[in-house]
Amino acid sequence: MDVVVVGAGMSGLYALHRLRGAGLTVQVFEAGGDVGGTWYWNRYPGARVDVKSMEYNFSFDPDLEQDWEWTEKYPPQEQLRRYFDHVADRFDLRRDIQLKTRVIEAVYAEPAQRWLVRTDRGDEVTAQYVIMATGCLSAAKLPEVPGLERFTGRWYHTGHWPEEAVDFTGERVGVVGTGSSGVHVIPLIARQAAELTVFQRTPNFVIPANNHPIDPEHQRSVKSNYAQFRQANRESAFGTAFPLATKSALQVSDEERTAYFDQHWYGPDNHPAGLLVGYTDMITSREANDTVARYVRDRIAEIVDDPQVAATLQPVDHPFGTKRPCVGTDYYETYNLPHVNLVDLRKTPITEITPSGIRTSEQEHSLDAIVFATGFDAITGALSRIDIRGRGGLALTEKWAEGPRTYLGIAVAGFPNLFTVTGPGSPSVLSNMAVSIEQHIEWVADVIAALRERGAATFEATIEAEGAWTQHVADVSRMTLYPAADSYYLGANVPGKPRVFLPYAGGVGLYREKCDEVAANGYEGFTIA
Ligand code: NA7
Repeated sequence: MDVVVVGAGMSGLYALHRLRGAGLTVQVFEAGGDVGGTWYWNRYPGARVDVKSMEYNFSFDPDLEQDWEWTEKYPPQEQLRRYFDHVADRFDLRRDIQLKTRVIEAVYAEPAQRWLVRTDRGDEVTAQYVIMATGCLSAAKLPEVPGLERFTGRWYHTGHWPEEAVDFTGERVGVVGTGSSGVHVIPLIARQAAELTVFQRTPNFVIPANNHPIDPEHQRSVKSNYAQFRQANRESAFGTAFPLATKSALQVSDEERTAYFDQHWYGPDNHPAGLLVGYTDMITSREANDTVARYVRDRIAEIVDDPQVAATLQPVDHPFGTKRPCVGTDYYETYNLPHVNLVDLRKTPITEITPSGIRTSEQEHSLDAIVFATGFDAITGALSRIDIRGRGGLALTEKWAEGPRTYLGIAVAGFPNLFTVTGPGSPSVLSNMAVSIEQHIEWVADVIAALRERGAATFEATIEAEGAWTQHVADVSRMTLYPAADSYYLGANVPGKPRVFLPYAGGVGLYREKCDEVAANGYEGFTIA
C-alpha cells in the first residue's frame, strides 16, 4: 500500500477519504467492530460529546455539512455513531477498512524505506506511510487495585461498554471515577439502581449542559454561513468560536463578572470554554481563575442539600479548566437522592476489590456491579500499546521513556513517514478535536502530495526541530496554570508515566499558523530525501 492508517475514528475516516481521493492506495485497520472510534467504544448511558454539534463534525465536504441535520445542542453517542456510519457509506470508505483488527507492530525497514505493519489477525502489509489515527482517549485504563479478577458481580469500563443494553434495575452499583464519563453515567444509573455508590478521587468542575433540541433557525443560520463559522473555529484558542476576551477577570466588578458567569452557567447556549475565554487571564493567573472556581463551588453548595456532601463535591485542589471541565445533566442534583452515596477516596482510599464489592480503608461496600469510569492512558497510550520501531530498530516507547518528543506533535525524528494525528505536542485534547483532526489530516495530505511532486521517498523531523518544539511545548505549558493539576494532560493518572505536559497549550489558531509557516518554508525542520 501507499498508506496504512491505524484507526477508523474521525481521523482515520478522513485520512482514508482524503488520501484515496489523491490517488493513493490506503488500508485502514480498526480494532473495533465498526467505524467511529471514540463513538464506537464509549457506548455507556449518557455518553455525549462536550462540544456543540454544529462545531463537532467534518467541514471538508460542503454537501455533507449541509445535508446532515443535528438535532441537539450536544449530540448523544448514538447520533454521532450514525453520523460516522453515514460518512463511511457516503464516501464508500468501508471497502478499505478492515474491522476487528488491531495493529500490533509497525517496523521501519531501512533499505526498503517502507513500514511493515502487522496485525493481531496475521496481516502483514508494507506501506510508504503510516498514519497513526489512534485517538487521544482510546487506551482505556483500569485502576491499579488488586482483586478485580475475584469480583463475582459484573463490571464494565465506560470506554469499552458492551453493545447490548446493560440493565442495573434494582441493583447495588458502584461507579469509580468522576471525570466526564462518570458525570454522564452517574445520573442515569441512579435512575435504575436500588443503591448507587460513587467513588470519587478528585471532584471535578461540572457545568450544566442545558442540552436542548437545536433551534432550526439557528441551524439554518450557521449553515448559511458555514465557511466563515469554520474559519472562526480554526483561528480560535480551543477550536470553538468565542469572541476574543479583552479584559482581565480582575479588572471588572464582582457584579459584572458574576453576570458573565451566570450567562455561561444558566444560559441555553452555554459551554464550559465560555467560562475560560471570557477574560484574558483565566488560564494564566491563579487569582483570576479563583473567581470562576469560587463561582462553581457556590453553585454546588446551592444545589446539593447536604453541606458535607457538597463540600466533598467542591473542587479545591486544581484551578478551573486545568482538567477538562465536565458537562453534566442533573449531576449535582443526583447526590440529593436518598439511594445515592458518595465516598471520598482522598479520605478512605480503595484498598481492594473483594468477591462481593469494593473495600476502602474504612469499610466494604457490597455491590452487584461496578462501573469503572477511570479514563484513559491519554494521548500516548494508544501509541505505546503498538510496537512501533523506527530507524535502527529503536522502539518509540524507548525514545519516549522520559516523555514524548515530537515535532509539531505530528512527526518524530527517527520515524520517517510516520504521522501521529493529534499527537503529543499538538493542541489535541485542549481543542475541539474535529478542528484539530481535519487540520492534521490536511497538513499530512499536503506533505504527501509535495513528496510525490518532488519524487521524494522520506519525510523526517530533524532532531534539532524536534528538540526545539518539545522545549517550546513545555515552556508554553509553564506560562499557564495547567501543570497545577494532577491531570491526564500530564500523565498523572497513570502510575509510572513520565510527568510531562502532553498537549500544546498555545492555542489552535496559533498552532495552525505555525504548521502552515513550516510548510510554506519548504517544510523547515524536516529532512526530505
Ligand atoms: P477522565 O477525565 O480521565 O476521568 C477519570 C476519572 O477516574 C477521574 O475522576 C479519576 O480521578 C478517576 N480515576 C482514575 N484512576 C482512578 C483510580 N485508580 N482510583 C480512583 N479513581 C480513579 O476520563 P473520562 O473517561 O471521564 O473522560 C475522558 C475525556 O472524555 C474527557 O476529558 C472529555 O474530553 C471526554 P483523578 O481525577 O485522576 O483523581
